[in-house]
Amino acid sequence: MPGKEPIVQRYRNNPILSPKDIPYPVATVHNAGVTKFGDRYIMLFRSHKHNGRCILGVADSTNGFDFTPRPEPFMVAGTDGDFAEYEAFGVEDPRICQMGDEYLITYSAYSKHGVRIGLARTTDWQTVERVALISQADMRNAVIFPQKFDGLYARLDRPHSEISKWSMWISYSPDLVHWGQSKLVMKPLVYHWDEMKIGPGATPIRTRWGWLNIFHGVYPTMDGSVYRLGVALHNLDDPSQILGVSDRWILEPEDPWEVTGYVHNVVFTCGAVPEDDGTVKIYWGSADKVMCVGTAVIDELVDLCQNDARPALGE
Ligand code: BMA
Repeated sequence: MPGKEPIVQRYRNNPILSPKDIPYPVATVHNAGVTKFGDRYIMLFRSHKHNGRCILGVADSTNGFDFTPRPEPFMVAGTDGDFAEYEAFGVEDPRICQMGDEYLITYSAYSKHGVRIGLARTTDWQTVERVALISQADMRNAVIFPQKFDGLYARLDRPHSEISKWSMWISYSPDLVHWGQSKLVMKPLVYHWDEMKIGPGATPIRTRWGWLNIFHGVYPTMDGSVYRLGVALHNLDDPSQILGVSDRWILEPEDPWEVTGYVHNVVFTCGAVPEDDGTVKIYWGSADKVMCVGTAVIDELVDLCQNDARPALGE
């Protein structure tokens, strides 16, 4: 609407992290999970090496905008047992879920066998321990809810299918390793900005009205796919119940580094940090090349889900 503030206010100094900022050779810095750790922000970002395979690095910040990358990568392809076999092509797109003092990291593990989800954990952000590979191939984009439901962990995930459009599902686990009771929660909508596929993005954020889920949706064009971000609201006690999915997107590629890069026309989130003042910092990878951040008001995102909703399960 003319004169209306955008829903996501882009930070004036975007991009906040670029390949040239990283003290080891990388071609990209993108799709980062972000969390608070004490009085700091931790960004766990993905980088393509110059052979096209990915590693994860950490950058630290005191204000959530200015990040200092560490001298060495934080996670590279696993070298032991199953991790060596199933991460041989690298690790990608980490999400961070804080549970008490522990930070759970879900990531995409790539190999000649396909892509599956890996789970790692850290308590100090200096050392990291791999827990298990927690899906079969092909599956990427898994975010764990930072709370249990009736004693079970819950995650949103996105299995691949040759029959149905790639959609968002929920699965449960007693121990973070074994997952099941899977159920479809949200599908792409035909002739809509997310008609090609959708996937969970940031770790869901607890609000008074429900869990806020910032996800990505993809639209196929003659000029390739366009990745945008949208929002959905899930029931607080039963996150398999969707209360509303915003009809409109909240962010699309606009800035030059979002339109052109390693893969053009991409904004892709793996992390958002809610603040005490009712805002949320949303972090996104731009064109799979650099990291950006913007701020939104949580109530406004919730309002879009409640009052401008489209059908959750498609049409
Ligand atoms: C998806 C994933 C993301 C990436 C996006 C755009 O399939 O590979 O990691 O950001 O494509 O290239």
